[in-house]
Amino acid sequence: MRDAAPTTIYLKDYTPFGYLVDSVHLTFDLTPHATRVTSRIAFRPNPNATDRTFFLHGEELTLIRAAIDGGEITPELSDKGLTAITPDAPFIWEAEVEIDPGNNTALEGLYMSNGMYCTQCEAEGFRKITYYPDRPDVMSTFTVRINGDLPVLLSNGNPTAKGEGWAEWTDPWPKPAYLFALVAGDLIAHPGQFTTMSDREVELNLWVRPGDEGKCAFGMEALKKSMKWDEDVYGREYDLDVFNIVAVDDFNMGAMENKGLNIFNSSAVLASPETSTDANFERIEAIIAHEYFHNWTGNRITCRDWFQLCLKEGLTVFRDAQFTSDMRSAPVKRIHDAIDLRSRQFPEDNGPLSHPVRPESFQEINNFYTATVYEKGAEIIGMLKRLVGDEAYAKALDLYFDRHDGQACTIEDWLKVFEDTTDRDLSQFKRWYSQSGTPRIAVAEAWDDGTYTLTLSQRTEPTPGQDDKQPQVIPVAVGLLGPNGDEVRSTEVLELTETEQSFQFTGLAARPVASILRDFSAPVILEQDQTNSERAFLLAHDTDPFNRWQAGRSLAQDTLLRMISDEAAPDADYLDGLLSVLRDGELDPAYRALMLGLPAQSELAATLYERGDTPDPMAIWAAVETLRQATAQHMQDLLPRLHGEAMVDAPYSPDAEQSGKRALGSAALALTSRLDGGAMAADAYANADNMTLQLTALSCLLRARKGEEELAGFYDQWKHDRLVMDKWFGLQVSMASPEATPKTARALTEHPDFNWKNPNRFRAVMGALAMNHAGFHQTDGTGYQLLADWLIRLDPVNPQTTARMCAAFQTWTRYDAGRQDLMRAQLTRIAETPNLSRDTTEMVSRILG
Ligand code: 0A1
Ligand code: ZN
Repeated sequence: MRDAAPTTIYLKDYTPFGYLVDSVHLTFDLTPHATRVTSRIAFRPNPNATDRTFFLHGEELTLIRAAIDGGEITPELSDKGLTAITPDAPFIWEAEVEIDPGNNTALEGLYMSNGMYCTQCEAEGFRKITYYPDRPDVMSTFTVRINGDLPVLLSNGNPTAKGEGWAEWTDPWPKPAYLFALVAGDLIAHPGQFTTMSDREVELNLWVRPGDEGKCAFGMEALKKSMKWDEDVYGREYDLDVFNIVAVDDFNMGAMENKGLNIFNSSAVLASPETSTDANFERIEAIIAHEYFHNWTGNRITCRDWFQLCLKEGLTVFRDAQFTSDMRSAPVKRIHDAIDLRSRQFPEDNGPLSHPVRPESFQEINNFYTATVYEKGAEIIGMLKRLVGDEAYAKALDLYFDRHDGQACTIEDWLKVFEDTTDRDLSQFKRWYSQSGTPRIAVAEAWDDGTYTLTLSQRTEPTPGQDDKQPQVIPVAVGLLGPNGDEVRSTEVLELTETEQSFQFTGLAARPVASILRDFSAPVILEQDQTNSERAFLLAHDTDPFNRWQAGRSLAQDTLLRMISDEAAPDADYLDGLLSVLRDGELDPAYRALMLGLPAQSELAATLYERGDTPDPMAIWAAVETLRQATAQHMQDLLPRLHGEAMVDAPYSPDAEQSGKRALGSAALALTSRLDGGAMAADAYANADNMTLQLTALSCLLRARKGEEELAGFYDQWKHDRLVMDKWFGLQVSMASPEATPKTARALTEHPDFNWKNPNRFRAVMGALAMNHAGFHQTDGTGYQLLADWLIRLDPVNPQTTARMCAAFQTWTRYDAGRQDLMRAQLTRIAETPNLSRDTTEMVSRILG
C-alpha cells in the first residue's frame, strides 16, 4: 500500500491558516505534457491565526522556480507540498511549476479530455495545478491569463482582455481554490442571455464539442429558469457579466459549480429527444439548477473546511428539489426522492460506511461526497423548514445570506441564523448532523371513547464508532381518516423529541385510521404494524399523495416478503388496490406510473436482513417476477386503456405532463410484454421516434429474452454517440437474467467500444452489474470477481471512481456465509493490491470493518 499509515484528519483539529491571500495571478502556458503555471500571490499574516507555518499544498508538480518578494528561494519540498520561511509582513509569493495534463487520467487538477483542457479542483485538486493553501477557508480574487493555441480559452469571472492565442479573466469575487476552473479547446457556444432582477444583462454560453450543438437548447432553457427561480424564491441575483457552462466527456461526477464557469459531465447537460430519455431531461434540469444555485449556497457562502461539506451540498440539493417540485409535480418529486433515499442512502447509513452528515474524520475527502452528505443533508433542511414554518425559513435564509456573504462557514453558523430568527434552541436538532444511522420509529395506537392516542418511540441502531444514540428531533406529519375515508384531522406536524412520546387526538366520533409520516416528513424508517386492510384503505382514501403511494408500496412489500419467506401467493388486497388506483383517470399519469413500481430487490434484502432472515437474491428475484406476472394478468383488461391514456399527440416535449404519460405507457408496455411475449414492444420499438420510447421498448424486448436484432440495430444507429452507447452498454447488463449477468458484463468489457478509462462507460457496465441484484450476487461469485478485477485495474488510473464503486460491496455482511466468504475474498484481494490508492484503501478498509 502507498501509505503504510494513512493520515486521518479530524474536525476537532481545525485551525485557521496563518496567512490571508489578497490576490492570485496565474499564467498558464498550455501544452499537453509540459504546461507551465506561473503564480503570483499576495499573502499577509492572518491576525486570527497563531500558527505561522507557511505550508503550501502541492502534488505531482515540478517546481521550476520560487521567490518571495522577488528574491529566489529554495523551499523544503515533500510529496504533499512545500514549506518556506516568510517575512512577518505582507509579501508576494511567486512560483513556476510544470504539470502534465496529457497524462492526468485521475481527472483531478488540470487534465485533457478529447483534446480539450479542463479542470476539476473540488475538493483538493488545485494542489495539482500549483502550490497553494488548498483549503476552502482561504479565499481570494483571481486573475488568470491563459496562453494556448486553441480557439476558446475560459476561466472564472469576467473576460478582461484577449488576443490571438491568449485570454485574460478576472474573478472579482473572493473564492477558495476548489472553485477555480480553466477550459481550453475547440468548442462551440450555444449562446443565451438573461436580464437579472436589477436589470443587468448576463451573457450565457453552453460550450460543447463540434457535433453536439443540437443538444444544447434544453440545458440553456433550464439555466434561465434556474436563474429566474433563484431570484423569485430566494431573492438571489447572479453577480457576473457572463455565465459559462462547458460539457466534457471525461468527468468523475455529475457537474461542478466553479464560479462563473460550471463544468459538466456531458451526460448531465447534453440532451435531445432522439438521444435522451425523459429521465435524462429531468436529471439535467435538476443538475443545471443545482450547480447554478451553488453560486449563492457554496460560492458566495462557502465551507470553512471539508467537514462542513453538507453546508453547501445539503442546502443546494434541498434547493434543487424545491425547484424541481415547482417546475414539475411536487408529490412525484417527493416520491422519487424517498425511493432514492431508501435505495442509496439507507444502505450507507445502516452499513459499514455509515457516517454522520457532518463527518468528524476522514482520510480522503473525495470518499465523502455521499448520499448521506447530499441527500440526508437535504432532508435535514427540509425537516428544519417543516419545524419552523415557511415564513421563518425565509427569514432565516435572508439572514444567512446577509450575515455570511463572502465567508467560509460552519453548520454552527447555519443553525445560528435559525436560532436567532426563531428563538428556538436547536441543540437537540443538531444531532441530525452528528449522529449517523437511520432512526426507526415504532408506532403504537390506542382508542378510548373518542380519544385516539398515538405513541411513537424512536431508536437508532449502533453504527461504526457510535454505540450510543441519543433521541433526535423528528417532525412526524400525521393526518387522521374517518371510517368512510374522509379526513377527520388534517396534517399536523408532531415533534418527536423523546425516546417515547404520546400524542392525543380527542373528540373523534369513531376510531380513525392514521396516516403517519406524511410527505415523508423525516428520513426515518417507520415500523408500523398495519394490517393490509388498513393499507388498502389508505391506498384508496389518503389525501396525502405521498402516503397514498406509500400505502401501495407497503402492500407490495408485504406481499413480496410473504412470497419470499412463506411461498405465499400474490396478495389480493395489493392487486385489487393497485387496479382501482390505476383505473382512476383523474390521477396524474406520472403518479399512477409510480404506483406500479416495486421496492428494489436490494431494499427487500435489507428488510429481510433486518428482521433476522438471510436474504436469498434468487428467491427475491423470483418473487418479484411472479408478482409482476400476476400484476400483468390482473390488469390485463386495463392495459389497453392505459396505453391509450399514455398516448401523446403533440410533438415531443420532456415536460412533466408528457413524460408522466410516457412513464405510464412504459409501465403498461412492460406489463403487456409479460403477456404477449414482446409483440407490442417490437412494434413500439419499430415506431419509436424518441429515445424514451426506443429504450423502453428495447428493455421490454430484452426482458422477454428477445430483441437481439433490435439491439444490433440500436448499435448501428447510435455507435457514433457516446452518451447513447452508454445506455446500450448499461441496458444489456441490467436486463440480463441473473445467471447471464456476469457473463454479459464480461463480454461487454471485451467490446472494442468499452473505453474503460471513461468514467461514464466504466459505470455503464460495472454500475449496472452492481445494481443487478440477483445477477451480481450469483453464488459462483463471478459477479464479485469481475467487479473486483476491474476495480483493481482502474485504481491506478482513476482512484476516485474506483473508490466510489467499491460501495457495491457495502452490504456484504447481509448475505449467507458462502456469499460473505466470496465477497470478503474479493475485498481482501483489492485491499492487498500493491500501491492501492488512498481513496480505495480507505473505502475497502471501512467496508471490511
Ligand atoms: N460540488 C459538485 C460535486 C463534485 C464534487 C467533487 C468533484 O470532483 C471530485 C466533482 C463534482 C456538486 O455538488 O455538484
Ligand atoms: Zn453540489
